[in-house]
Amino acid sequence: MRRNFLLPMFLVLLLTACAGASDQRNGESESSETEGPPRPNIIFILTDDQRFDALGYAGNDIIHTPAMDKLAEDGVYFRNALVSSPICTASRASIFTGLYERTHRYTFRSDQVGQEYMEQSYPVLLNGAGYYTGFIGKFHLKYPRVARLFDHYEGFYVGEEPEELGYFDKELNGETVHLTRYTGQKALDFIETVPRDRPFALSLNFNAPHADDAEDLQFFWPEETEHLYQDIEMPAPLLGEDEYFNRLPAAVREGVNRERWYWRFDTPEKYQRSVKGYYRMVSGIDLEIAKIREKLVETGLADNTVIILLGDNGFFLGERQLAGKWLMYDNSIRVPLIIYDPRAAMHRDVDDIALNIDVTATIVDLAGIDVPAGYHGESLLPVVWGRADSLSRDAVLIEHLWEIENIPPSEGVRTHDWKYLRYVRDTAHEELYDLRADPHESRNLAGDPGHEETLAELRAKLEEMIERYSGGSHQGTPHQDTPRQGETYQPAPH
Ligand SMILES: [Ca+2]
Repeated sequence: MRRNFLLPMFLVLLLTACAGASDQRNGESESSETEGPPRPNIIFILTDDQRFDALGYAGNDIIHTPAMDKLAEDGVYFRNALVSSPICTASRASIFTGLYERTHRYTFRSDQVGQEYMEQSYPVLLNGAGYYTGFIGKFHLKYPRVARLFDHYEGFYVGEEPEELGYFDKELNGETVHLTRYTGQKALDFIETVPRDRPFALSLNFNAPHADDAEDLQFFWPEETEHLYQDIEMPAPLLGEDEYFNRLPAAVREGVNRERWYWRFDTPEKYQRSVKGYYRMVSGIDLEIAKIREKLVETGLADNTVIILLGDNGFFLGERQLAGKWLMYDNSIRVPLIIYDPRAAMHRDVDDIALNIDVTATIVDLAGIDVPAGYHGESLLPVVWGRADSLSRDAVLIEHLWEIENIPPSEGVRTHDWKYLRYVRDTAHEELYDLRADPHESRNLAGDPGHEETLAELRAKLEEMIERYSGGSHQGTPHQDTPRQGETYQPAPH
């Protein structure tokens, strides 16, 4: 379906002709709310730790995600969507601000996300342009003015601190429900009651399928998905053999990725329960997405409401005998991304790399606001609308810069066909992968004499991007961190 260009162009021409607007993408024809076609409502669904292939449409024939698959079939599916930083907090800071972590320097347990960056965040821009803005779910940034970012705000999330939740700590109508059900219901209530005199933008941040790290069993799913995967044996992870683990640098082999592998995957029983649990949690979100789409039809809003689905980072399900994320492998950085714009009424699969920070620019663009020059991502709307066949850049920066003892920070460059990565504390450890021939990143070509040129080229590209994106004005990130209470950051006994 990729590059199906002529038909979408025809549809776009027809639509814009009907609307009497030559280019509503840049908002030039929409300087006031009384002119031009109505601006769309936007529902931006962010899932937590959903990796790219935890989605039926991505080719996973085990996971049950019919509503997400339908969304992909109705809209535009980005098969090479990546996050610039594979950790909840830094990725979310990037998604709000449109900036690489290298610039905003905000990650887990940083002091506060920089006010100067939040001033150009998409909720602020949309609010200023007359949108009614809502937020439901896991916000996860330290930002004291959060309630002022949105017209409607209800934040909550699963965590280990006393004030944080488990998955069964919320009630609806006096009954305890899974947090995914609760989150979905809040979205349905929002859609029902949102003011109709202006467009709305709802950020809906599900906490699932993130593990509950305070609990031994880690994965908790809604009762409605308990029946799924019961009689299935989950296939063993790719690259699960010892040799792939042994090739990793000591800092990874002895770090949190390994510790959590013991929590989740180190026996066949644990592996089966954890992967099924993770899938059931994704399937739980899927049920809510189905209800949201029904509600949009019921309320008459479906034809003018754009739905975006994005994962905030990938997830290891035992590959390389690891768990968690944080590293530069595709398991960690590759996520689902679907953009369904009912006005475009077209489907396509896009192969170009799309980034989490492109979604920021896309949301702003959808609202008819000029994308700020300072944003690092680019709007995906030209591709979604069939006005462009591809995005203008190929190489993207990938990085995890949190300075914590047992997760080695790393950085790299990803292009459509290649990946270069290295560890910040030991830049001599380099890895190079030819993703066309080796999509699972099993053969490191960094020491291969036949690939010296590519290695040098990508290394230079990384240096250039580091230079370009360093030096943000906010340097509030504590340089060194200590383990949280209850976390030893040491591998559990074998
Ligand atoms: Ca996450």
